[in-house]
Amino acid sequence: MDKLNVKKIKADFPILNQNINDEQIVYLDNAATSQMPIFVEEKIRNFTEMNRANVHRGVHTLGVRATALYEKSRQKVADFIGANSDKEVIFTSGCTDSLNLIAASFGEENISAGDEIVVSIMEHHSNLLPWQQLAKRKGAQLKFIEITKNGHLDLEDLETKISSKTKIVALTHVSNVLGTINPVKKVIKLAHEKGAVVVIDGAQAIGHFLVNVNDLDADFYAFSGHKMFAPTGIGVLYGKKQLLDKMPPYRLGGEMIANVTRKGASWAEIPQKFEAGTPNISGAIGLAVAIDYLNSLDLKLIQKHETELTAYALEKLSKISGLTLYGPKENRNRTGVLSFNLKDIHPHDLATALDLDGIEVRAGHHCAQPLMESLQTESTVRTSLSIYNSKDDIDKLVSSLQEVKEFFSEFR
Ligand code: C6P
Repeated sequence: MDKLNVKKIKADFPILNQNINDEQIVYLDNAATSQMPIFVEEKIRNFTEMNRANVHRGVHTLGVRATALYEKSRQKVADFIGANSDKEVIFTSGCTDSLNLIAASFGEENISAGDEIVVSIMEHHSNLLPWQQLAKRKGAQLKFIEITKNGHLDLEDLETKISSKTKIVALTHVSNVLGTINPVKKVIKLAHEKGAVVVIDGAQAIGHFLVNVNDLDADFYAFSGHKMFAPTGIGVLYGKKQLLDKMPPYRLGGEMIANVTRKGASWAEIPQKFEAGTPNISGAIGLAVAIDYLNSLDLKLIQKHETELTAYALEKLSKISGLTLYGPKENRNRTGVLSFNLKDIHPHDLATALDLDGIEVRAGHHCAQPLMESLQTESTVRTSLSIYNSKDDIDKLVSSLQEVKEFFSEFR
């Protein structure tokens, strides 16, 4: 097979078999949260019914089974992202948690007054605020790489912003507003030449194309499970072993210690050092099943499918007069995240009207307010594509947009 079987895939997602407002659902909010295939739910139910126990604690059978499943999931993630070792995979509650961990642990130890932290203007607040606040605390400077008119990272600007003063570069792999795929491998190389450490926010990349942290030479790579067909409340922080080993723990409590006395404590090895308290065991198991599912579909085919669909959507949307598309207009170095506005219609009104036709999209600032300011808008409507979307979905979106446009024009 050299193509995804979308009909078959759709059948794996029971939630897609329903009507919303008497219309067959068209789910186009995958950048916020993707849906979960039935197999993930089944595996979690099996864990709950047969193997549920805490991990790394009990010597009893259920405890051993739960620990084995949890650690097998870690290995699965490590293989999926090309990490050298499963020890470099830390389970977190999500991408936001992963990014906060790096800022609070690595950042707190390594940033001093006068240092510079470089982010891009297209960062999600989760990859901006931890750095902004760290810079404030330390008297460091936060610098922004701007974007070009077409929504790509401005590489000339980037060269002026990353210097020998730069200690950390924090960059999103894919913009959650523009869909732009950033040339992270190139940026990492450049940042490394200047001696900086690079944090990549992979929330919108993982599950859409192959990511190999080793090939990228990323120092840290963060992502969430719920955007890649896994449950909410589970995420990953990948970090290079030599960096993680030196970092202080982020949270203190059970299971992250080597020894505790009245006077002090020593810390466990990675990854346990960063996993204080009872982790999201069923979430990690669900994440591993989601990875099996992605592998069974083949990420190359997933990328091909989404790229073709994006080309189709770009072409159709460009024909709607009064529609402003934000981000790359050509189908190169971009994913199927498409943000736009229709002239004289508030994005929230538009999203509500689309919902009446069963089309689920997001409207708002998408947790990227500095980017909104740079785009000179307060908010946009955003559609975001996934493996179960088809050209039919785009056709329905486009015809609904035309109808909404006509409806609103009657009041002018
Ligand atoms: N973006 C969106 O609708 P969490 O919420 O921790 O799972 O992921 C945070 C996050 C970090 N980086 C990027 C690039 C993201 O897109 C997100 C989540 C969602 O765009 C919810 S705001």
